[in-house]
Amino acid sequence: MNNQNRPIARGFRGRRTDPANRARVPPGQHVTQDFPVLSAGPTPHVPLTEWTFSMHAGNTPLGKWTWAEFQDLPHTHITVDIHCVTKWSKLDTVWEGVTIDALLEAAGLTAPPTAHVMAHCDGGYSTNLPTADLVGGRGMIATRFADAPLAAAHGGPARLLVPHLYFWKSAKWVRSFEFITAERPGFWESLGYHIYGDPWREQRYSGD
Ligand SMILES: Nc1nc2c(c(=O)[nH]1)N[C@H]1C(S)=C(S)[C@@H](COP(=O)(O)O)O[C@H]1N2
Ligand SMILES: [Mo]
Repeated sequence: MNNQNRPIARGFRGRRTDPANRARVPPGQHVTQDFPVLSAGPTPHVPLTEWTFSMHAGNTPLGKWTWAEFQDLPHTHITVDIHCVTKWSKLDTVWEGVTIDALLEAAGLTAPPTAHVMAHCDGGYSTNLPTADLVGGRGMIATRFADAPLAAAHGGPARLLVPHLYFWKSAKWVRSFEFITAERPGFWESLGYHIYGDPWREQRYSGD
């Protein structure tokens, strides 16, 4: 029996998951009750009066909303599980925000303009996603967590939420979507993380 399989090691590390929830936890992940903060840099603080969210494709602007205008867009509640590549998962997290479907509709777009998106954030972080993963109710710009305004450390005032991919794709402090025709890597993807990041296929690093 190697070290990893000794019950004492398992118990000590406290990484057992309630059997009822095991089917919800992707391979290599463990459930945490707290909400770790993982940021590659300092937390930016942008006054709401200066905050905007915009979308563009090349030089073509597709939509831009102030904070007040963003609040007037239709909001959706969702309860989802989230999975961080550092191996914690958090079950039944409750979010409120504007789905990407609602944003596209508000911009008068009947279909996403390109197959890929680069999400850009205050502080310089970015992440790439296939547009297909953002629509159909699978992605939102979240402004509230657990019935309160989203805390700055967790991406407030607004973050991207794409819970079916590893959580690094859920870009905090998101400010714009750049619609791109050719996929290119964002911040972590350039540093060796997987270009897509499906937790159920353990796509942690490029080559997985
Ligand atoms: N802008 C920005 N977004 C980010 C990050 C970051 O460093 N900057 N880290 C990513 C990573 S690696 C993870 S796991 C989650 C962490 O979100 P949390 O701090 O709310 O748990 O945010 C993602 N979004
Ligand atoms: Mo992460």
